Amino acid sequence: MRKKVVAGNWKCNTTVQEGVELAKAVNELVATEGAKDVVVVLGTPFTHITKVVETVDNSRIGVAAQNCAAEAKGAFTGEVSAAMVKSTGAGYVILGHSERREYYGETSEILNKKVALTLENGLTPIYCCGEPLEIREAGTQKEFVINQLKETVFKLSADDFKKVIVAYEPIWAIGTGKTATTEQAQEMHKDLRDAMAAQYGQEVADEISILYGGSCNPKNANELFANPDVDGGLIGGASLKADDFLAIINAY
Ligand code: 3PY
Repeated sequence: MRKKVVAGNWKCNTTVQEGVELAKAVNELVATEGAKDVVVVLGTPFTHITKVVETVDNSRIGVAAQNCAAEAKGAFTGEVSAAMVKSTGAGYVILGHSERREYYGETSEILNKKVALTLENGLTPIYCCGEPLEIREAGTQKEFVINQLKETVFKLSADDFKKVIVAYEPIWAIGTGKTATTEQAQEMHKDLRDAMAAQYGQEVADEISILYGGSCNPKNANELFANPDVDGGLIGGASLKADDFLAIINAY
């Protein structure tokens, strides 16, 4: 049985103090009211990770970095390596978010190095993929997104691929308030799972959690998560409010 995962992506929001307060609130709500069968992850800025790891019940809530360096170590001023992320106690790294691809020029080549380093360091990559509006309007979104996987995580061995969480985030639904309809989400998630089955076999494909991301909120989570191939969400803005985040965790 694949895991249901709800991961918050705080992006470049909150001071360390605000982040710790938010983590504390989420921790309390999840402990008392959170659905037990949902893996909960908080994707915080690098500066917050150690404190957030100390704040939450690590047996119940995982912590993710939102990026890591494409090099193991060395003269790369300002970079944070996968080994450094691991040493904070975090368990996950969000990789390939469209904001990183668009604003920081992250290519498939760079992402392959980051995915490899993440896995080498025993971290779980939450690998993001998704199409821009013009691709959706041209109707070629399936080929576009599957190609993103082919250029990156489909190069992994089956054993390594099984460790990856995939997040489908249509770019036109990120920060726009627009959400893919439940049919659009299910259609793409099924296409991605079929592509995984073609690459690695159905058994492996059935083990991979595919999260939906892009303006997922307490109002639409229920409908999105009801789809058979939607295994949770990568949550932006709504993960910055503990009550909203809890409502999404409990939307199954
Ligand atoms: C969003 O919810 O808009 C996101 O980008 C989540 O990663």
